Amino acid sequence: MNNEQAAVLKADFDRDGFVILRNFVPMEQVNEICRRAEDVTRDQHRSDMFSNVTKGLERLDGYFSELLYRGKHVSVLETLLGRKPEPTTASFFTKNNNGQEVHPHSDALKGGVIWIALDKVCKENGCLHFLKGSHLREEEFKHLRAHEPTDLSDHPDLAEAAMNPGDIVFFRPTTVHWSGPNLDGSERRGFNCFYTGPYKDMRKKKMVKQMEAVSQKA
Ligand SMILES: O=C(O)CCC(=O)C(=O)O
Ligand SMILES: [Fe+2]
Repeated sequence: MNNEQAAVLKADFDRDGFVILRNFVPMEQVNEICRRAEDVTRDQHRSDMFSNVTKGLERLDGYFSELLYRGKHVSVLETLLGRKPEPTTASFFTKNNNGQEVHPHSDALKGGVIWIALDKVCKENGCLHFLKGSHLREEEFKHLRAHEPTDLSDHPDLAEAAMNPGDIVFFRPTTVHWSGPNLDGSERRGFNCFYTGPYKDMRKKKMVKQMEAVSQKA
């Protein structure tokens, strides 16, 4: 990416709170992420509301820690944020049935997030949706929770993030986002890396971490 392209991308990111780059991850890597994520989650038998979300992949397979710390998205995220992202966790999001909705929410107050499509994701199988510019209106949306339904389907700022395998979306954790039910039952998997900080003082950092533990339920 040259300087001019980076400047355009950053302007879009600053305005909308997210930006999608097409064909960012080669198919061999998409396949490897899928294979390894399926491997480490195979024996999980969870029945909680977010049983389709597995955080902490970096602790289960060094391949994911390498991606979280040194994936090629890290330098792009650094350009977009204007500072070094602080790696927090890598996650696998699947959605096999129409009960697995993630309702509108923000992830945290600071940092940046990436989400890589591992399958074709569209409205029918529950792709991500964003509210454009919502990162600039934190107060208005701070009450939203991933486990509580909020209907924003008619919101004028809604953007549907239909993506193909290998496409990546970069977003601010304060940009409101959600994913609907999987209505057509096709495979809908995504890989996410979450980066935090920086927070000025340690007390605030601790407080924010506690908040994130709650709001990061999805
Ligand atoms: O993949 C999903 O359904 C939700 C993703 C999400 O909330 C996130 O990446 O922060
Ligand atoms: Fe989220």
